[in-house]
Amino acid sequence: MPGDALGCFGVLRDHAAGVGTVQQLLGSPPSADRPGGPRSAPHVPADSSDGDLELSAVRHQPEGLEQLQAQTKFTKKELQSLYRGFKSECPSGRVDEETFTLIYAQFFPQGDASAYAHFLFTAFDADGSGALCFEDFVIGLSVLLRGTVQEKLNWAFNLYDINKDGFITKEEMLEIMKSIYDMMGRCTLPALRDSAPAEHVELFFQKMDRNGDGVVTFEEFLETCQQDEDIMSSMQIFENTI
Ligand SMILES: [Ca+2]
Ligand SMILES: [Ca+2]
Ligand SMILES: [Ca+2]
Repeated sequence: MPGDALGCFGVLRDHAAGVGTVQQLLGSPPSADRPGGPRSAPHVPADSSDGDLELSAVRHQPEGLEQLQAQTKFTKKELQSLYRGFKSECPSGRVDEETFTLIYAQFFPQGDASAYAHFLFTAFDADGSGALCFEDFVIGLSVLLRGTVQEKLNWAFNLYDINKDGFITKEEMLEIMKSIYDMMGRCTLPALRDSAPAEHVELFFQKMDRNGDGVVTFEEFLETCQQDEDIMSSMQIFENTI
């Protein structure tokens, strides 16, 4: 995997910078300095009029571009640009979990991002094929970059709902929290690391499990997040970065 293969995966780095979503829900990030920070660089020249580029975009046009245009909030030109970036970084047209993890791990050199990358990969791999194709990638990006607040929260909920049964349990949240702490690595005080994820889970449930039945539904998640200004402002980070 080339070290600079971050181009069209830049949004993942943005997501990495914003991975605090969970911590922001709770007010206290385990790491004082999260890596990266929101990047400034948009990777898609939204309105390139370069003749050569356009020509190559036509040559490499993905199948079903029209359909993707309907399924996402990207314009045809943006989709062509995204596709060019995707193909240049992933000539095979598909990203398996191992490669995805390698890419994502580069954003967290100080920790072990593999567990969190697995959850993220699963969220992007909407059709469960075990690989991300351009369509998976672009549909996920569309939600993260251009989705409504509800769509973004739904995406996040789905990420945390590991077995996809519509409920977030404490066990699931503990796995997610542990993976985030692992990813933050040495930015987290070692002494805190053992008990902190469980404490975060308790705080998460105190806030989110409104009826106290031990699981968090999407309705509870949505309602709580929408009433929280910090979460709402964190959801804006990704807008218009493409
Ligand atoms: Ca897939
Ligand atoms: Ca579940
Ligand atoms: Ca509940």
